[in-house]
Amino acid sequence: MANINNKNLKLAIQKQGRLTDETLGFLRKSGLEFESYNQRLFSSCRNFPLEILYVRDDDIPNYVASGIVDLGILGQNILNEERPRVKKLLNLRYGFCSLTLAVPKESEIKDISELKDKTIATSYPQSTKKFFNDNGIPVKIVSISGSVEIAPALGVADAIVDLTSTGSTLALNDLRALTKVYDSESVLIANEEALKNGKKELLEKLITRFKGVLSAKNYKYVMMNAPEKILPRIKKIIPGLKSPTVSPLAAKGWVSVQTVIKEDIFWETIERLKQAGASGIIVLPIEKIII
Ligand code: PRT
Ligand code: ZN
Repeated sequence: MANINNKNLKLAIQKQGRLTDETLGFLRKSGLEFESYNQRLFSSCRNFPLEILYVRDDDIPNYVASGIVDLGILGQNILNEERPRVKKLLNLRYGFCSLTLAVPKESEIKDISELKDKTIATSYPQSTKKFFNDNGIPVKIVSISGSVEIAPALGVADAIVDLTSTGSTLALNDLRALTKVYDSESVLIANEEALKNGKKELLEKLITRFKGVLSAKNYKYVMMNAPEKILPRIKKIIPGLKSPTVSPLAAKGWVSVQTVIKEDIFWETIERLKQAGASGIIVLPIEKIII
């Protein structure tokens, strides 16, 4: 097996779990080429001086804080819980979930204040403690490492604090969400020294690539035909990266307009363009945007 090259950047990602597939997909979309199979400890990228290490997500904060690796990708929830000495660089827009406070479905509790002096089971004791402290409600916290959702049925706890995404685990266990403690998504973190030492330039290059993929995700490329006379209206509707590209069509008085539209205002913008008289609207995904 090849050895790790110490001059290269090192990035720790989850070996096998909920973040693994999307993390590998994100790295590949960023143009990084590498092999990855199960049981592998690390991969070297073919086209970038980067080594990818596969580890348990719980170990990533320590690996990054201690400088064993320069970078890590993990859930914001783990950062919130462990507060390691690392620098957060980017939100990666996948792995979305929430840390949620839930009570048994049949319980009459409607407000968190009713949990005063009750027992809360969680594998996020620090986040739970902070949440109840911030709300001025004294509770007893029982820290358990897995299957938190069965604690109320076992009579071990009155409520739980656990990660949720679809909410189906709560429903299956006859629990209902009372409130959200915080939202989470996967994030890129870095060792604080790595940002200053000889790897700074490499790191900046890699981050530019990551940002290119992230901004492309937020935009769509749009082409449409429109009568030339409505161009001023179209320009007002489209808040593009910069001004749209306009080229004449064979049909007299008509033009083709090309631009990018932000995902979050996408439908609203398309409807306004149609109303204004645009037609033949074609929408394409964007692979990368380098600004
Ligand atoms: O083996 P390793 O230690 O690496 O993995 P792990 O078992 O500790 O973590 P893993 O793979 O379960 O989760 C990794 C990360 O994925 C978490 O730290 C979160 O950032 C993120 N994530 C996103 C989630 C969820 N969604 C999620 N739904 N992590 C866990 N869950 C669990 C939750 O604990 C509960 O059991 O899924 C269940 C609830 O899901 P729903 O869809 O039923 O609501
Ligand atoms: Zn874990």
